[in-house]
Amino acid sequence: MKYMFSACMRDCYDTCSIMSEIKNGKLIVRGNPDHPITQGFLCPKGALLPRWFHSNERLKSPLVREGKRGDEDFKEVSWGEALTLIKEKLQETIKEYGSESILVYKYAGDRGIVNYYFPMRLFHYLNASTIDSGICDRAGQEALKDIYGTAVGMDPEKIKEHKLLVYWGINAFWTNLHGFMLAKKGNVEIWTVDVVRTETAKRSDKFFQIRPDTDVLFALGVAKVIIEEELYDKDFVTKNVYGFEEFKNYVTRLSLNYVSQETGIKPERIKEFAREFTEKRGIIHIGYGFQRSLAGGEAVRAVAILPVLVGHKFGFIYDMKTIDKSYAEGKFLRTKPENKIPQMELTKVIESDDIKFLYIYNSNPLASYPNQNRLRRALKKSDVFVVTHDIFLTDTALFSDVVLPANTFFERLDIVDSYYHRYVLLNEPVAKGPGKSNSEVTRLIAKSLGIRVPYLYESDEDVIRKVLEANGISFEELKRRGFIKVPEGPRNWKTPSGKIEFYSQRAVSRGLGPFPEYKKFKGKYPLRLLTPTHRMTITSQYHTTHGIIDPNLYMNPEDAKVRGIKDGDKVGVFNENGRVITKVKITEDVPKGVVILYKAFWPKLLGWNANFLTTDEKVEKYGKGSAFHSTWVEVNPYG
Ligand SMILES: Nc1nc2c(c(=O)[nH]1)N[C@H]1C(S)=C(S)[C@@H](COP(=O)(O)OP(=O)(O)OC[C@H]3O[C@@H](n4cnc5c(=O)[nH]c(N)nc54)[C@H](O)[C@@H]3O)O[C@H]1N2
Ligand SMILES: Nc1nc2c(c(=O)[nH]1)N[C@H]1C(S)=C(S)[C@@H](COP(=O)(O)OP(=O)(O)OC[C@H]3O[C@@H](n4cnc5c(=O)[nH]c(N)nc54)[C@H](O)[C@@H]3O)O[C@H]1N2
Ligand SMILES: [Mo]
Repeated sequence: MKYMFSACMRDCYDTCSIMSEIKNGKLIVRGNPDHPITQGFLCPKGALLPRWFHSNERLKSPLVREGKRGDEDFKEVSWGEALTLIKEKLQETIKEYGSESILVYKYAGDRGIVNYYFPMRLFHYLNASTIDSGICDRAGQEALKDIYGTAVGMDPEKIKEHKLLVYWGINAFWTNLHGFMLAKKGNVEIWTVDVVRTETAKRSDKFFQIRPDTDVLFALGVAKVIIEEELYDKDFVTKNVYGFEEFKNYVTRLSLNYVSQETGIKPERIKEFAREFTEKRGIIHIGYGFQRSLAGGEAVRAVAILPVLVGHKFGFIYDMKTIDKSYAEGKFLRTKPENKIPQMELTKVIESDDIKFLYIYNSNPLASYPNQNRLRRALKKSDVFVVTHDIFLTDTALFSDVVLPANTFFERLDIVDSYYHRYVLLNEPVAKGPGKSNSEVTRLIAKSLGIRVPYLYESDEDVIRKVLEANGISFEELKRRGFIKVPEGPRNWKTPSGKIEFYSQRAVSRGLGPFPEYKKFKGKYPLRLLTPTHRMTITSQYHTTHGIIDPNLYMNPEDAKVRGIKDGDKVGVFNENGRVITKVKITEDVPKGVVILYKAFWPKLLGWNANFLTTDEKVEKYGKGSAFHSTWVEVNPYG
C-alpha cells in the first residue's frame, strides 16, 4: 500500500510531517524526508506513535459514571444513550441556569484545525462560556506584545543564516528536537540559559546557569554592558526603538555586581555574553517553560530587548501565526457576547458553582492543571455535570459523568499549522480504530439537540477546503506533497508608538513599570520545585503507551546531604498544597536549592503527580498566565 501523509498533532513546536502506512494490520510511521523541519526523522515519542495507536487501553465505548467521582466505576452505554443524556443535561442547564453556565474546556491535545475548532461551533451556537487560554505560554505572549506589538517571531528556517542562537529557558533538545537539529546542521553556535544543566545545555557551546526568577536582571545586566560599551547597533536603535534613552538611564543605574550576586553568573561572564552576543548578532529562542512563573512576564520583556540592541527587528522565536482559522471555529454563530473564563480560574469557577455543565476535549486537566488537591476537592463537592471526550480513560475521564471515546489523527482527515514553523500540513486517514473524532461528536450532539444550522453539519473536508481557500492555499497542492509553506506577508504588529517599545506604554497601561523590573519571590518552603517536560511524553500523553514514567525527584548532592538523603532513598515532598512520596535521584545537573519532578504523568498510575504540589497562582498582569514553577517545597526522608 502507498503511504499516506500524516501530521503529528501533538502540542509541540515541531509539528512533523509523517509518512504512514498499514502493513499486515500494523501501523508504520516515518518522518517525511521532504519536509524541511521534519528532515526525515521522528523524535523518540513520534517514532513510538504506532504503540499509542494500537494500544489496547483505548476507549471503545461511551461510559456513564456509576460510582463516586474519581473512582473507576462506570457502565458502558451505547452512543444513543450517551447522547440522550448529554442532550437532556444541556437543555436542563440552559433552562435552569442559562447558557453561560455551560463551559467548554479544551486545549491542544490534538492541534488538527478541524478537530480543535469544530466543536466550538456548537458551543458558540449555544452561547456557552469559553476558556481564555493561560496554562502554557500566556505571560510571554503579553510580554512580547508589550515590546513588539506581536508575539510572532522569526521563521526558524532562517536560523541557519545566523551565527548564534541562544536557547533561553527552553530545553530544545527534548521539546523542539527538529529545531535543535536545524541549528546544529546549520553550523550555528548554540548557547543555553537555564537553571538546570539540561540535555540542551550539555550540547551547547556555552551554558549560563542562572538562579530561578533572575532572568530579568541577567538580561538587563547584559543590556547595560552592551549599551555602556557602545556595542549596540545605533542606527537601528535610533530608527526603530521608542524610549531608548530612558532605558539606557534605567540600566546604567544597575550594578553589575548586584546582577552577578542575584543571578549567580560572574560579572566576567555577563560581559562575555554581552560582547559575543553583539559580535555574532545573536538571535534568541525564548522558551515557554521558563515564563511559567510569577517572574515570567517581566523576564520575557527583558530578554526580548536583547536582539533589538544588535539590530534585529524580530530576532526572536516564540510564536508563529500563519493562517486564519476563524472559519473553522465559527464565532459568528454566537448571539450573545462571549463569557471568557481565564484558564487559570477553572478551579475557582467550579468552587463558585457558576458552572453547571463542563465539556472537556483535547485536554486532561486532572493531570495537567496545578494544585490538583484543590481542583479535585472542588469537583467532588460540585454537582457540575462533566462530559469528557478522550482517547483514554484519563484522570479527567474518571472525574466525569459521561466519557466519550475519541479516535486518533491516524483515523481522520485534517490539516494543521504550527506555532513554530511556517508550514501547513495535511493529515490523511490511514487506518480505522475505535472512537469518534471531535467533529463527528459535535455533529451528533447538535443533531440530538435538534439544531438545524448547516454550519454544524459541514463535512471535515468542506471545512478544510474553506479554511485553505480563505488563506489562498490550494488543497490540491497540499495533497501532492503533504505540506505547504505559507510565505511571510506583511507583519501584523502594532505598538502605541509604532516602534519597538523599550519603554512599554502597553505595560504601563496595565499598571506595570515602563521597564522590566526584578522582584524577589519567596515561598514558605526552602526548595524551589521545577516541573519541566520529559523527553518521552507530551504533558500527560504517552505515559502509559510508551511505557515511560519517571516519578523521581532530582536533587543536588548538597541539599540531599543536609537532609540525610541518599541516592535512591524514599522521600516525602510537601508544601501547603499537598504531599507526595517518591524516590530521589541525586545529580549535579540540578543546582542547590532547586528540585525537579517531571510534569504531569497520569495521577491514577501512582496516586499523584507533580501537580499535587504546584501552585495555581497566576501572573495576574500578564494575561493571568500560569506560574507552575513558582512552587516551593520541603523534602524529608520517608519512613
Ligand atoms: N518531549 C516533550 N516535548 C514537549 C512537551 C513535552 O511535554 N515533552 N510539551 C510541549 C509543550 S506543551 C510546551 S509548552 C513546550 C515547553 O518546552 P520548554 O520550554 O522546553 O519546556 P520546559 O521543560 O517546561 O522548560 C524549559 C526550561 O525552563 C527552565 N527554567 C525554569 N525556570 C527557569 C528560570 O527561572 N530561568 C530560566 N532561564 N530557565 C528556567 C527549566 O529548567 C527547563 O529546562 O514543549 C512542547 N514539547
Ligand atoms: N506541573 C506542570 N504542569 C504543566 C506544565 C508544567 O510545565 N508543569 N505545563 C503545562 C502546559 S505547557 C500545557 S500546554 C498543559 C497541557 O495540558 P493538557 O491540555 O491537559 O495536555 P495533554 O496532557 O497533552 O492532554 C491532552 C489530552 O487530549 C487527549 N487527546 C489527544 N488527541 C485527542 C483527540 O483527537 N480528541 C480528543 N477528544 N482528545 C484527544 C489526550 O489523550 C490527552 O488526554 O499542561 C500544563 N501542565
Ligand atoms: Mo504548553
